[in-house]
Amino acid sequence: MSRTNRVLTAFLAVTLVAGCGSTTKGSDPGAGGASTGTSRAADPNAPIKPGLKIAFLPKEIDNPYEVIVDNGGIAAVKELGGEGKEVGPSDASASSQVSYINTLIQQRQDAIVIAANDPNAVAPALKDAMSKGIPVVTYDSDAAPDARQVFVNQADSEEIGRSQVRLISQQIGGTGKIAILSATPNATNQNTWIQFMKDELTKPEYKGIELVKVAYGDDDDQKSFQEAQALLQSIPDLKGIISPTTVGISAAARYMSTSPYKGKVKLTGLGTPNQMRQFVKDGTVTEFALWDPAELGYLAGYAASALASGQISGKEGETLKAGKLGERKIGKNGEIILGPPTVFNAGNIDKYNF
Ligand code: RAM
Repeated sequence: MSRTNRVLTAFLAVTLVAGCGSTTKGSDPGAGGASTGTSRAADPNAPIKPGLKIAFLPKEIDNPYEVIVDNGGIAAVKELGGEGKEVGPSDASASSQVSYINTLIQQRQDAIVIAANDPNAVAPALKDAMSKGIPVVTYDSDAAPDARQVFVNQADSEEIGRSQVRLISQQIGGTGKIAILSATPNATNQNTWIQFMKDELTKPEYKGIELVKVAYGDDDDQKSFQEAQALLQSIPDLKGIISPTTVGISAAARYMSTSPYKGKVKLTGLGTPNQMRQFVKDGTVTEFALWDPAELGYLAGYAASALASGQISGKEGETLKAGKLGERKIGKNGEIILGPPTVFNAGNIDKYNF
């Protein structure tokens, strides 16, 4: 974390603790959250509100993945004539985002876009925002569904989880012990994917694979590096690791690339091509997956702008006009899906630059 960020974080923390009292309004925005704060009916032809101010609140400010996502979101808001900004904590712990939400409410942002570190810890503050007419979009990692109007999901959660098991199974030849190196224990997205991974592993074709441990690197590079090392050293017959976090997979690959496990223990998961390129080229990693993070932010930026302008309310069946991404339908529980993930390997990784 840069010194500027540290100073800013400290400043915000101090300023906002003072403002915390205003966040305890107990109003219930209603199940599904779809119309909270925007009680008027959605008008798809409503003009974009001039001078939109939209804030992007990532899991943590130093995560390179989240920075790409938020730059995509800020670009979308700019396209619409508004101003986007990124603010957020230096760690991805459950309640680290609450004071930031409270500040954004005080600043009267036109919408808050958040990747929730915990589905429930952020819910009261987000509900407070919605009750004051500030729409909430979650992206990447959802909050409790009644604490936001729209969730922009990077891909179908079930498909992300199941495809991770398919990838590791192919790489270890369908048998052996595997472990998962996740982000934080509370992360909604990782936990949802892990549930689907566990379910996928109950299928007969995976009966030779045993999931022996789920470890948590907290989306912290050093901790992830140490957790990867501990997994490999404590489970001598480990065949593979799935790390469904860009921070975890890159730290694990860095450790493995100079260890005796390189090429012997397989590592897959979700990573950015730019962080993983050298580890694919040096034979540490064969294949991994991801979506385009900038497009995720871009879609979330359009969703927030459309909510703030009254074009959508977050109800199932509404259509979102999302600039260069075309149109997306809002699905069940206010979910909008970006698209299927891409699998990267030595054959295609050089075509991608993010
Ligand atoms: C990390 C974060 C993020 C996740 C990606 C794949 O950067 O945990 O939430 O979506 O990995």
